[in-house]
Amino acid sequence: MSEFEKITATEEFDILMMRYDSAIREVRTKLEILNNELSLTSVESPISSIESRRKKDRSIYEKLKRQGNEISLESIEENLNDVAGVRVICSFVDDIYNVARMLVRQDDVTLIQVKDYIKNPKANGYRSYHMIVEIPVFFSNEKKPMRVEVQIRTVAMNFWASLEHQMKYKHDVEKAEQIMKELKACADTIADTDMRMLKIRESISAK
Ligand code: 0O2
Repeated sequence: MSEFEKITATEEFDILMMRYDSAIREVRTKLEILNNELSLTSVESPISSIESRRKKDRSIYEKLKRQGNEISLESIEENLNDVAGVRVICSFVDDIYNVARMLVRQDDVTLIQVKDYIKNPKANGYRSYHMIVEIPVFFSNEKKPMRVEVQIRTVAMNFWASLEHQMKYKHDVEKAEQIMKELKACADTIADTDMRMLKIRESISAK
């Protein structure tokens, strides 16, 4: 049994993972409540869908190793901010910033980090708004602050990221360089289209 397999076989590991699952549910509920409320006052809902996932055991191990960090429960909590992940898909770019602002202004939400890959896209064309937030989760005997990575992006950015993500796992793709170039071009077209769609929406709703 490897060092990490021994950790994952413990009850403490199950408890920690249950806490991350609970944190995901808390953040999802906050987002769903915001969306329900905003849907009453606007033509369409700002959030088109919400996805969530807890990082797989193997990915937790690989990330700790990659970072050169200790393999332990304490190290998972200290060094990994994305064990709990929530992805919010919005129709329009301005909804991304509105949803982000409304979430972090809640007084039990602490903003730990922001990475705005919309204003500063990655070299490959990746765009998305990332936040690490910390929220208190209440259990039978204690209150635990838990970290959750929230990624907010448009439907179009998500479409692009899903396809690009496949490149990460396929190492034998023919003409990989050409595909990366093509993906970058698509990312720029998508960003342009997202902005044009936003302007059209503004024109339609202007009185
Ligand atoms: P998965 O399967 O989605 O969990 P790191 O996590 O160390 O790679 P960092 O700085 O901690 O990087 O986080 P960052 O840059 O905010 O982004 C992490 C997550 O954002 C990734 O998680 C992806 O979900 C997404 N992401 C970031 N860059 C790209 C990209 O170029 N293409 C795509 N498709 N997604 C990206 P994971 O852990 O890689 O994967």
